[in-house]
Amino acid sequence: MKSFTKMGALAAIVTVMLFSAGCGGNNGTGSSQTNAPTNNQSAGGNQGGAAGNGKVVLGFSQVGAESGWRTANTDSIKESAAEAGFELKFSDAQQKQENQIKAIRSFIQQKADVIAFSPVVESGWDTVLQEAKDAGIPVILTDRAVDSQDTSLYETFIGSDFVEEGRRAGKWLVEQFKDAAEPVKIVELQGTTGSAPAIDRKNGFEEVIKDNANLQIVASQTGDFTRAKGKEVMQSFLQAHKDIDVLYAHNDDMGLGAIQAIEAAGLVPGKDIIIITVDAVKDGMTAAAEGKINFIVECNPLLGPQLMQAVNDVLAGKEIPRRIVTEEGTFTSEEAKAVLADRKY
Ligand code: GYE
Repeated sequence: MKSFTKMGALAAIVTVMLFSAGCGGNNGTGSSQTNAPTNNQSAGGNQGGAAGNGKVVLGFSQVGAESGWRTANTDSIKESAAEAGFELKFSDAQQKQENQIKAIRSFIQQKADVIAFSPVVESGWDTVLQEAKDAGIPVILTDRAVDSQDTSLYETFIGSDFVEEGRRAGKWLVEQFKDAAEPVKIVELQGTTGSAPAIDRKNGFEEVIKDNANLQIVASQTGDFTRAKGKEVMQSFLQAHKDIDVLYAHNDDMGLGAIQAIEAAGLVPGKDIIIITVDAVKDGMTAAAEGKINFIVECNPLLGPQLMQAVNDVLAGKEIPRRIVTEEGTFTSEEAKAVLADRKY
């Protein structure tokens, strides 16, 4: 299918799903929380002890600096930790699990009061999390989940519902092509292999499009959430597949890299190839406002305030929900344009 009669008009329409974290200046509706017993190991424990200056010591292992989303997330965590008066020990894992495991072990050795991290992939955390538990140091997951069966290994998981994000991307696409008479060829740029957002965004999307036989994913490959990889993989997609109709990229950065490849191939992003991404960081929103990205599902990176609140609650021995999901709103095209200038990330 190569004619987008409706698409010309739709190219300019950008609807953005806004995660309202209930914090950080977002005009949000707060966070939804599922209550379950907490696994508070450190109430009355070593709070403030490790810093030697009475400050709470928070060890944070970050995934890396792979995307605009990640940079905004790091800034949020650093700013919120400073505002909370915590001593933050921050470690960048450069997208490598082994570096995160090393960082967590070093936080244990330094007797951090709380350890938080955003796990690059879902699997393989049980041993190091057990070590933290044995040392009596509570662990909080932010942004990405782990697949550990023993959920007592961490206090809570604060972050987005990535399956729902994938569904939102799929629902929009189904709506656009509901009257299509011919097959619609979709290519997919997946996030980091084995990461929660890559797994879930793929599953949510597939779940929604599977009932529409015309919607066909003809190629799907990882672009590791980076612009450079997104561009490289899109180039190979364009060489291997004629008449690609749709690109679904698991984040803005890969979509932005792919746009470069699409333009270099003499095609018009947003028209010749319909583009859907996830995140809604400033560069993605700009491309959307220009009509190069047709639809963005937003994922809010401003998790810092919620994390610091959870740290305080855990250390105070309060019950905290086992899962804290940030809620979402939507923007029409006009609203998206209106917020672009004030977009902080
Ligand atoms: O979508 C992507 C980043 O884990 C939600 O990681 C995060 C994802 C985000 O690299 O841009």
